[in-house]
Amino acid sequence: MKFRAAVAGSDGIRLTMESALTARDRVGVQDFVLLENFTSEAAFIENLRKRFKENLIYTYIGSVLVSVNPYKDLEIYSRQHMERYRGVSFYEVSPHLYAIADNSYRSLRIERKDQCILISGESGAGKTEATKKILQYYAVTCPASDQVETVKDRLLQSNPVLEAFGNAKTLRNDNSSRFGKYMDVQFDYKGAPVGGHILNYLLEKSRVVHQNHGERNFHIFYQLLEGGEDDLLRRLGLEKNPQQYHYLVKGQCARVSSINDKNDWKVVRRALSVINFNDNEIEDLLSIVASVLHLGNVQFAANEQGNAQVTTENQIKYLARLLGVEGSVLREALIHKMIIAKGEELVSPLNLEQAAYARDALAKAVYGRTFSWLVNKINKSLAYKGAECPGWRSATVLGLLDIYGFEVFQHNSFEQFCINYCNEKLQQLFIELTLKSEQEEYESEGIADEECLRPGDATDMTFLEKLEETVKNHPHFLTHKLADQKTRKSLGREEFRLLHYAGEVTYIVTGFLDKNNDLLFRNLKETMCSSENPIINNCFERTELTDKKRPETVATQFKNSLSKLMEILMSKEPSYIRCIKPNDAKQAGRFDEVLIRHQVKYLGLMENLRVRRAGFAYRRKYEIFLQRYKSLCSETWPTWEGRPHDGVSVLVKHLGYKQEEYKMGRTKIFIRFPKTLFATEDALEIRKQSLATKIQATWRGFY
Ligand code: AOV
Ligand code: MG
Repeated sequence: MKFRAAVAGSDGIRLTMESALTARDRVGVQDFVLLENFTSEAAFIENLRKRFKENLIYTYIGSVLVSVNPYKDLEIYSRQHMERYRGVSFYEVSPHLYAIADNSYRSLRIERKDQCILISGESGAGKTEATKKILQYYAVTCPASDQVETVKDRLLQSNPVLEAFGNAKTLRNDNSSRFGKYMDVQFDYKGAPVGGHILNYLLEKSRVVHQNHGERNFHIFYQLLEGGEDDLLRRLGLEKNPQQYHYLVKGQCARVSSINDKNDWKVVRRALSVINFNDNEIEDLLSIVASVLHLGNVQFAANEQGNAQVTTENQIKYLARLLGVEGSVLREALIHKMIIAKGEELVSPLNLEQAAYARDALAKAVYGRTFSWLVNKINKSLAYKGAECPGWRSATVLGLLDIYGFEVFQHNSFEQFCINYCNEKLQQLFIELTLKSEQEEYESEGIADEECLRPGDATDMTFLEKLEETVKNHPHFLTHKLADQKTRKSLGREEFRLLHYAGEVTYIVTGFLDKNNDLLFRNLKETMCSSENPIINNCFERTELTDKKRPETVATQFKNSLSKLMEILMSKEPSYIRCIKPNDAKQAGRFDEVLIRHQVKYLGLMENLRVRRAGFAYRRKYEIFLQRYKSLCSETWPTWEGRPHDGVSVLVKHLGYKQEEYKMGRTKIFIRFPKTLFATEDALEIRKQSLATKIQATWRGFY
């Protein structure tokens, strides 16, 4: 079957062997395992190219799906396409996300084992799009009842909301995820989605107050300004023009041709209603969004003593109203620092730089915490209600992982460090689970870099020195001091370089410590604790003020949350989608070979293929194998009455399989060489054709 499907495409047109070969020349093979020259990287890439040119963006390596971002809308995601993949075995239709989705779903149903689909690839490769398409597939194809329809809706509608608040335009991707997301979909015993739960990972908060050239702040700000009704904007004290807001002008690109903020606003507004936000909550939420913009416009001037004074009283007025705090309290909190020493409160004035720092820290904290609140709120609306009833049957779970992809910019800071670390972790997991036999090659690749980011460092430079001291012997770590004469020129004194699995990245340590400590002055915290905006009030708890323990640093929290994530993923049966970005210009039809070869390399796709070919290339459940080939043996045809295991035994002996060619497992037959299966497929084909000829002859005789 595999052979035929490989050349016949999804429409199931049966081609003769001859035309099949021409088709293969044109569109390549749909499973890299079928490549004749399977060890050749050039052949691998040629196959990808052929398929890409024909808009065939999906190809398998065994059960791993390789996807190349087409950067254009293809007609392959319609309801009919979904139906085509429903309940159909992997090998019978052309490669697709839906096949992976359906396969996981069926394993979940039949084996009742929790599943997860891991989607990886660098920034802009298509992970988020893939995640959304899979969710849509389940929403359309899974059974549902009335109550369940709302769950499906909510699962789908959580996306535009999270994207509005957590995605932004970067140089790599116009809709780049700036947080990591793991979403569980819960299914009941009937296979209907009944609930969901989202875990979010480290939002890139620094974007709230600063964007690099050519990048934007989070979508929601522009959506609100573009789409918000006049009445609403008036209440929030906002003007339509993004140029008015300091936090929106840093990147100098408020408008992006591929983004329609006005339209997206409508989508987000609708989505908020679906996920159970009432009008008050929406108003509270948007008040916070607006307050961040007002905060950005708070200005300071120095008095004679050099102490910061607020010069923009208007902003304070709006902020006080939107955040539900006392204006004078907020004003004083923005220009003073309070510390507690020996049980006494000491208040000291801030200079200009410190005040600007405090203001930005507040904006980041308010936005970041609101984002977490949002995820929580969505989780409440997704929660499986059945779980509250006594005696409910536990749901099985299918998890979708969509993280921020590996990224390299001209300047890479703490954010890229965390994002790339996260990708490194996921790659390690992939290797562990799929390339076990090749593991030696990869061992010691991962650098325990995060170890060095501990509290207590005095400055960015002492952090760098400590880092140097700890990992100086690691072959994948380099600094100005450690580099040889030649390389040294390319490294600044405040930089360090890591060789990640996906390439070299030079990080600049300036600001690392600050971002890692994520400090918010105490009096600003206190002010927020007194907020009458219910969301803010919920986000800032008074216990934080009395807690004596030093808070964990951002890197430590992130590291711990990722370890937990790895445990979650390991406890489930994984499927993989490996996304490839075809060019850096976000353009359709452009296949940049150098870029693609690099990704094929670091994603470990060649190793992946080798392992598939070296081990048992095919594994099929006895029932499925027997069903397909039983017509080839008179003892199993038309029906085999005994155990499928025994039927397959009889069948393969009859077909002349040699001992070394296959193994009988507990539930599956394992076939070592593709050629064995090809021969069986050919036999089936011949039988069908001769049958067809016989039938034709009979008909001819009839007339
Ligand atoms: P990412 O999630 O992998 O990057 P996205 O899923 O956001 O990447 O894809 C980037 C863009 O590529 C999308 O906005 C679409 O324009 C286009 N695209 C991706 N997949 C498809 C597809 N199957 N069909 C058509 N267009 C597609 V990042 O979040 O930056 O790591 O961090
Ligand atoms: Mg994404």
